[in-house]
Amino acid sequence: MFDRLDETIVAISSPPGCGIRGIVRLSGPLAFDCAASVFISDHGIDLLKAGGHERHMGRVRLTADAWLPAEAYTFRAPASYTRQDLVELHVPGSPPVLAMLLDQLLQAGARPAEPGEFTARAFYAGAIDLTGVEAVAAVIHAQTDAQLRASERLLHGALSRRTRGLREELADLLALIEAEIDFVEEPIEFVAPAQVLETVSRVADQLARLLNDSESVERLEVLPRIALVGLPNAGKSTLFNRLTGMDRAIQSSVAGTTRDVITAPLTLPGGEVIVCDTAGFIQASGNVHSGDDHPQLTAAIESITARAMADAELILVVIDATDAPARVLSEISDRLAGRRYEVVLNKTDALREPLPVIAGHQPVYVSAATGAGLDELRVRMSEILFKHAEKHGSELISLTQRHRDALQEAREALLRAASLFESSTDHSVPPAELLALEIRHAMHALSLLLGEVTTEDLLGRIFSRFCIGK
Ligand SMILES: Nc1nc2c(ncn2[C@@H]2O[C@H](COP(=O)(O)OP(=O)(O)OP(=O)(O)O)[C@@H](O)[C@H]2O)c(=O)[nH]1
Ligand SMILES: [Mg+2]
Repeated sequence: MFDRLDETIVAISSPPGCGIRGIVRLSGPLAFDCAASVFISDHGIDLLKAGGHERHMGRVRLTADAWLPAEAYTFRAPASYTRQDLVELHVPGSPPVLAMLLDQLLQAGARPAEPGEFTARAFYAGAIDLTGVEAVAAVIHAQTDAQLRASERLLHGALSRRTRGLREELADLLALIEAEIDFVEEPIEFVAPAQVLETVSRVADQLARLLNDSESVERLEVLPRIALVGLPNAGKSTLFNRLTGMDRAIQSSVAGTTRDVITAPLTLPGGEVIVCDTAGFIQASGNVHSGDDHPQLTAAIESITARAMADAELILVVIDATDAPARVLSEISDRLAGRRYEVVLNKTDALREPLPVIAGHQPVYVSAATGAGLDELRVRMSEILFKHAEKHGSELISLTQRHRDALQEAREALLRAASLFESSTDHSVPPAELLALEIRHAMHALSLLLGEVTTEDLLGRIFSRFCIGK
C-alpha cells in the first residue's frame, strides 16, 4: 500500500481550519525541486542547493502574481523524519492559501500523500518500529493529558525496549535448546532443564507484569466523571469554576441559574477526571422552586441531573454550610441512595457558628469563594477515584488491543512451555522439540508486536488511524 517510495508525496500537515501557521510537507526525491518551484528566498539562496536542517525566509507563489511570506524548512536524507529529502513550507494558516499552495506542488510533480504515509516512510526506512508508529497515531489522537503522557511513553519506546529485551532472552534460550536437538547423540548438556523452566517462567511473569502496568488506550479515552449536585444556590457553579480554573459556569445569587450540564477536565493528584456542573435538585421539598410554574421544565432539568449522576463515578453533594446542612442532606438523601457520594459543605467563609457536623458523614469543608479547603477536596476525590493509581503512576504505557493480544499470546505460549515440565509424569525432561516450538511461537508474537514481521493487513489497520500529512 505504501510501497511507492520513489514518488514524492505532499500534504497539508497542520490541523484543519484557520491558524497562525499552516504547514505543507513534501517528502521524496523531488521534494526540493517541487518546493523550489514555488519558493523564492529573501536572500537569493537557491533552495535546490540548500542543506539539511536549515530555515529559509522568503515567499511562495500562489498564482502568477500572488505571493505570500513563507519559510522553508529543509531536511536532507537520511537526517529527516522519513529518512528522505523533506521540505516543509510554513505559510499563513488559511485554508484557501494552503489549498492553492498544495495545488502548485501537485502540478510540480508531487502526488497527494495517503493518511499516515510520512510515518509509513519512516517505518519502512527503519527509523521507528511498529509500536513507534502506533505511538505517533496515539499522540495525534490524544485528547487529554493522561492519554498524551501514556502515548508519549509508548513513542519513546518503553514498550519496545521491554519486549525486545525479553525476546532476546528467549532467543538465547532457543539457541541452546536447538543445540540440544542438533547434538542429541552427544553426551553434552547445553542447557539444564531447570534453567529452561526458570527462564520461561520468568519471561512469562514479566509479560504479565507489562500487561498489568499498562493502561489500555481504550480505557484512557474514558475519564472518570464527577458530578456536582445539591440544592439551588449551594455554590455548585462557583465550586466548579474554582476547581477547574475555568469561568464556564454562570454563578449568581438567583437560585436555579444552572439549567444544563457543563463539563470541564480537572487534573487531580492521581489522574485526570471530568467534572460536571448540574442544575442539581430543584424539586427538593422546601426549596424556592418547589412551586415552579413550569413543572415539565423542572422535570426535564431534573432528569438531566439524574443522567449526569448515573454517568458519574463520584458525586459531590454541595450544601450551603450556613443553611441547616444536616436537614438538607436528609431531604435529598433518597436521590443519593446507592450512589458513591461525598458531602461538601460550602460557604464556610460566611459561617458565624462553628463548623456544622453531620452524623455519619465526614464532610469536606470548603469555601468556593475563597478557595479554602479545595486542596483537601482534591485529595479526597483522588483517594476515592485513584486508589490504585500510585502503584504504577508514571510507568503506565498506553497499549492498544493489538499490543495486549500479542503480549498475551506470547505469555500463553510460554505458560504452555512451562506446563510441559509439570505434565511429564516421570519428571523426565520434556521433549526439546516441543519446548522449542512454544518458545518460537512466543518470539513470533513479540516480533509481530515490534513490527519485525508484518502483514499488509496489519499495516493497513494501523495506518488507517492516521490523518493525511502525518
Ligand atoms: N460567601 C460565599 N458565597 C458563595 C460561595 N460559593 C458560592 N457563593 C454564592 O452563592 C450564590 C450561588 O452560587 P452558584 O455557584 O451560582 O450556586 P449554584 O449551586 O450553582 O446555583 P444554581 O445553579 O442556581 O443551582 C452566588 O451568589 C455565589 O456568589 C462561598 O464559598 N461563600
Ligand atoms: Mg449553578
